[in-house]
Amino acid sequence: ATRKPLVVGNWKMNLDHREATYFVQKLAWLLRDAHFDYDDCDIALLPPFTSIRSVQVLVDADKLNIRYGAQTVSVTAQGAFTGDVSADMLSALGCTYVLVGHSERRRYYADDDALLVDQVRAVLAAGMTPILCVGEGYEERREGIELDYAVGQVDDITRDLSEEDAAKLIVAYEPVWAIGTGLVATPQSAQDAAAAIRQHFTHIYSAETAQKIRILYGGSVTASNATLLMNEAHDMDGFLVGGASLQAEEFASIIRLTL
Ligand code: G2H
Repeated sequence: ATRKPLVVGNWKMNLDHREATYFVQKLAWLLRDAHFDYDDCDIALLPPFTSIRSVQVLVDADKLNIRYGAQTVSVTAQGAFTGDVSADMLSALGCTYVLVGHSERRRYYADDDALLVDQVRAVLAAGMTPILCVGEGYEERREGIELDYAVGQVDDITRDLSEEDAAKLIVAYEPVWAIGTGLVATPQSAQDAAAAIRQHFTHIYSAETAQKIRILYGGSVTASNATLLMNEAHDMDGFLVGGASLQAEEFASIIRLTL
């Protein structure tokens, strides 16, 4: 494919700033040891807010070709919003990516479509790349409407985006029933979802733009299932990894398998 693969580690609420430092040192060492060519695959880490600076310091000091970002973001620029972190603050830390609409945010914090639309705007305005998460639950899958559901979620959030902004998006297809459960989508169903999402973009934007957008798979990705998913799901351009991104060894293996 013309799209460069991308492997993103979503640490969720794990790894404090010291553990983050240790992780990045180890990951860099493992990849160096394996003669990993950073031109083959983009790598990104999404630590909790308090660990981002630790990642930045190491990435800068060792000139590592590793990107990083955040798991959510405020939709406001600054001011009296207790507990929030703005997109500009993240971009000032050198963040490249921000997750938008992870199912855990939708579920535990009731992040709704209106908020997600504003988050996408805020992330783009700050010069970063939104990684928009979509994916059906068990019910939709049982009813056989999973593709319409996932594509519908993409449409809900991206409907008003200009073509130029849409070209900057990354979409992560994460079937909710596969998240943290050890259940993985089959390569065929990951491919079907990625193809349906790309097809949707083809209808709305030019084929060229649709071909540019990277689509990741997420949901119980491990070093044991990454190869099969990557080889058989051609519209998929990499992974959003949760649990298996917390150990540098396993995350390094997934990266090396994602070519
Ligand atoms: C889905 C995924 C990463 P896990 O949430 O976003 O987590 O790989 O643990 O299923």
